[in-house]
Amino acid sequence: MPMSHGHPSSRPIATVRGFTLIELLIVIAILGVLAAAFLPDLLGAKETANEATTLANLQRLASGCESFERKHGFYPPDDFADPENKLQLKSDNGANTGIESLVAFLSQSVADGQDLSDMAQRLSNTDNDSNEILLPLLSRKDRVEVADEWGTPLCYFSKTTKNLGFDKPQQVALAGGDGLRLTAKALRNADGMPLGGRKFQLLSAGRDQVFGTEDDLSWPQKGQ
Ligand SMILES: [Ca+2]
Ligand SMILES: [Ca+2]
Ligand SMILES: [Ca+2]
Repeated sequence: MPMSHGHPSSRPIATVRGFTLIELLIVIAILGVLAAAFLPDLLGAKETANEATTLANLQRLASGCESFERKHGFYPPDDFADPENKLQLKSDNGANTGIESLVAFLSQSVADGQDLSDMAQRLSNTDNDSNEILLPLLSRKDRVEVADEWGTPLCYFSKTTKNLGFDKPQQVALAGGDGLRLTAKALRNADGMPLGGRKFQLLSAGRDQVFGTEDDLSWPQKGQ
């Protein structure tokens, strides 16, 4: 038996000794620096993507408004009152009225509207109301809204409407807010005229989920 009494365990001990406290602290510090460097980028990228998707959805609703106008000669009303008296829906509960009215008018036919059925995850009904008829393109009876990527229902102001229109603030019911409502006013240019005043305005509360702040998104976009 050669040299069985040597130091057979000294090498294994050396290889499993693990990290010293100093080494661990250095690793933790490096991870901390990396996280601090990249986390804001990741969060920022997500917010940028949310903004882009919301703007694309505003654009999509806007093109629905334009095809509606080409057929009817007016933009969809924001208060369910159809100037042609074709679409007869009961008046609203006062929350999310503009965007609900827009969804109802656009969801009648593809030719003069917009099929929103593929946006299921952005269709909400935060105020739990319903229409008395099925909306043909959506096959739904609840009075749905389109929400932005942060879950706040959009606002829609229309020149067509006499009851609401640009001059009257609208109430927006928050998801899971137990009846909590935000007030949304139409955005205005520096000259005091509402954005889109000759047509319509679509408005998102933006990432802070509050209307009337800098991050609000709109159609037409600010400065246009
Ligand atoms: Ca409503
Ligand atoms: Ca609703
Ligand atoms: Ca905002």
